[in-house]
Amino acid sequence: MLQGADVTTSQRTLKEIVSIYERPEAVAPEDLEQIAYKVMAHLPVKEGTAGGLFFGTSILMPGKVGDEYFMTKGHFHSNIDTAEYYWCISGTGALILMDEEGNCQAKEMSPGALHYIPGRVAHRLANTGSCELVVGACWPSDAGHDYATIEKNGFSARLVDVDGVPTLKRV
Ligand code: M6P
Ligand code: ZN
Repeated sequence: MLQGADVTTSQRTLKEIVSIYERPEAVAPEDLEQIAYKVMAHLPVKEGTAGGLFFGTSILMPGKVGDEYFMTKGHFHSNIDTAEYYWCISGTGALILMDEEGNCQAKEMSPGALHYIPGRVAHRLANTGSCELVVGACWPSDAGHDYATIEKNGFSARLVDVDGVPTLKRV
């Protein structure tokens, strides 16, 4: 998806992120090595540089763990006031947002959808479709990723399949 110098590619297997799901035990042992999502990022300046921008593309595979759609780890920004854009390129899914008080909402992701994520709002993608969900993202180079808060408390809602309908369920 992204090409050129300064582009890095990383991937997360289900095994690496299985603890984010409500029912990690629902993943069959033979599926643990499966790639859940890939991230390509253009990082033209050193992380932490004030005033710079990073651009990334997240590619989420379709699938579910139990009734919960495949999703990214999700994060607040370490520099908590920094914002980000998420832009759906292809596929179908949702952008799940959570503020510091734990209020969650899901924004629709279909090709062309653009969402501005303000500072102090955690963000995570879920793929509700049957093909890859491809999302572009642009964020400040001094934003940083705070994964620890989500690892500790999780999101207060989960996107689950209820009779074929993606439904945000409070936990
Ligand atoms: C987007 C950006 C990146 C982020 C990636 C994967 O491309 O927000 O900063 O790393 O999505 O999301 P996560 O880090 O939550 O797994
Ligand atoms: Zn972010």
